[in-house]
Amino acid sequence: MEKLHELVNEFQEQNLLLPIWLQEEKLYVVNQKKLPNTKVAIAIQNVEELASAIKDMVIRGSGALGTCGAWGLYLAAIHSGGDKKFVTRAGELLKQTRPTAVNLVHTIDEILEQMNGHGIDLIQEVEMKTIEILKRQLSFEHRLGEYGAELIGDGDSILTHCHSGALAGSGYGGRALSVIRKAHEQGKNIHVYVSETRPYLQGARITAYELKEFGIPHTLLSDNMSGHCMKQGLIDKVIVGSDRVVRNGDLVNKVGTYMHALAAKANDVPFYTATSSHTMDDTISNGSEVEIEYRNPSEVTSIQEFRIAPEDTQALYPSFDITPHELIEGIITERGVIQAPYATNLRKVMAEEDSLV
Ligand code: RUB
Repeated sequence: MEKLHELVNEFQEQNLLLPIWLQEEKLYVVNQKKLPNTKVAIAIQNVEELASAIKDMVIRGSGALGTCGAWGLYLAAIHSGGDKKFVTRAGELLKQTRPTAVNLVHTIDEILEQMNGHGIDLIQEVEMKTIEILKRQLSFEHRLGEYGAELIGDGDSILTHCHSGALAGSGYGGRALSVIRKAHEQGKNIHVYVSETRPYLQGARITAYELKEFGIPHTLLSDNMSGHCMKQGLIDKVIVGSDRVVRNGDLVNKVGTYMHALAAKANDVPFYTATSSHTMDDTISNGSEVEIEYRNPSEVTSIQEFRIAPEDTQALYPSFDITPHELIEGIITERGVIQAPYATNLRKVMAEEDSLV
C-alpha cells in the first residue's frame, strides 16, 4: 500500500506550492497570514490545532479546506488508538470551523462514510482514503485548468478576484489560477488583473505572490477599479474560483465577486467560475438559501494591524456574496465547461461522474 509520506515526497518533487503537508507525524501548514513578506510553515500536532488554524485563516480557500478535512482525519486516526468515535468527533470539530466552503464537509463525510475498521485497520483505511482524495484534488486542478485554458485566447487579459490559487488548493493552481497557469504554460501571452480583495487582501497578498512565483505578468487593482478597466477595454475575461455552486448555478464566492460579475455583464465581458464537482452543493436549490458567513468587522476598520477608521466606527464584513447564474458565462470543472441552463446541465454532468472521472 502506498504511504502518505511517499505521496508527499512525490508531490514535493513536482513544481507545486503545497499549502499543507505531512512530516514526521505532524502537519505543516503555510501561514497564509504572513504572505507575501514571509513564507513560513507552522507545525500542527492535533486536530484542535488544525481547527484553530482554519478559523484563524492561517489556511484558507475551498480546495485547501477540502484537503484539510482529509489531513485532519488522518491526524485524528493516528491519535485515535483505533477508536472510530474519536475520528468522527474530529470530523465534527473541523466541519464547524468555516461554514461556506462545502469541500471541507464533503471530504470529511466521504472519509467517515467509508470507515469500517478498528485499530490499525482504521488508520490504514483513513490513510488510503486521504491518499485517494489528495491525488484526486490535484488531478482536478490539472483537468479543470486544461478545460478552462481552451477559453483563453493569446493576448487575453483576465481579471481574477480573491485568491483561487495553489495555496488555496492542492498546490498546482487551485481553480482560477490553474486555468491561468495552464494557458501560460501553453505559451499564450496573457496578463492578469488582480483585485486586491479588501478587507483581507487575499488578491494583493497571495494571488500576486503566486503569479510572481509562476512568472505570469500581472497588475494589481483595488476592488473598485474593475468596472472602469472593463469599460476601457482592458479586461477580456473574468475568472474566479468558487466556494460553492448550488443547484441552479448560483455562485457563492468571496465578497466582491458579484460586483465584478455585474460590471462584466454591463460591459460584455464573459464571467467564468472555475470549480470542481466537489464544490457543487445539490442540497441547495438557489443562492438565496445560502447563509452568508460574517467575519470580524475590525478587519474592515483596519488594514492588518493598522487602523484606518475612527475609533467606534461601525463596520460590516459579509465574507462571501452570491453571484446569480444569469451573470455566469460558464462553469469550468474537471469534467468540462458547463453552460446554461445550469439547473439541467449541472445535474447531467454530475450524474455522469463515473464515466467521466
Ligand atoms: C475563499 C476564497 C475565495 C476564492 C475561492 O475565501 O479564497 O472565495 O475565490 O477560490 P476565504 P477556490 O479566503 O475567506 O477562505 O475555488 O480556489 O477555493
